[in-house]
Amino acid sequence: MRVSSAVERVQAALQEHGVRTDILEFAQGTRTAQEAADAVGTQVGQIVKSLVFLAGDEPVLVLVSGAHLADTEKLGRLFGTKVKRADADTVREATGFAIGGVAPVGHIRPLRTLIDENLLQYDVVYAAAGTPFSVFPIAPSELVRVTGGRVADVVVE
Ligand code: 5CA
Repeated sequence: MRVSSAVERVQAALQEHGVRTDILEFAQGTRTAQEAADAVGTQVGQIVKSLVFLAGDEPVLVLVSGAHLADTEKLGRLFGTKVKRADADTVREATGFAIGGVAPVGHIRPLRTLIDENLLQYDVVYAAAGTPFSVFPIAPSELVRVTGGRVADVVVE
C-alpha cells in the first residue's frame, strides 16, 4: 500500500524531533477516538484527539484525551480570547490534514498548542498519524516535547 503524503509528513516531523515510534495502520479505520481505541486494543482515554479551534482568528491546536471533552470556556481563558471549534475547511487549511486524521505534529505551520493534563497519567498514548487509518504510540512527555504544547486543565468536569 502506498504510504499517504500526510503520513509521510508526520513520520518526517517525528524523525526530526528524534522520536522513535512506528506508525500503525488499521484498515477498519481510526476516524474517532473510540474507533482508534478499538483498533489498537486500548482504553479510549489513551487516544489523543487533535482538535483545531479558532482563538479569535488564529487556528490553535488542543490535544485532548479521548475520555474527555474540550471546554471552550476554559480554552477562552487560556488563549485570552473567544474560542470556537474550527470548521472542516479551516482544519484542513491550518494543518494540511482532514478531520479524523489530524495529527499533533507535521502541520503546514506551527500552531499554538494546549495539552489535556489527563493524558499525562498514561505510559503511552496514541495520536492520529495524518489519516483516519493510522495512529502512532508516544509517551505523553514526548508529546509535550515535540509539540511544544502547554499542559493545562482544558476539559469539561
Ligand atoms: N483519528 C481519531 C483518533 S486519533 C481522531 O482524529 N479523533 S479526533 O477526535 O481528533 O477527530 C475527530 C474530531 O473532529 C471529533 O472529535 C470532532 O470534534 C471533530 N469534528 C468532526 N466533524 C467535524 C466538523 N464537521 N467540523 C469540525 N469538527 C469536526
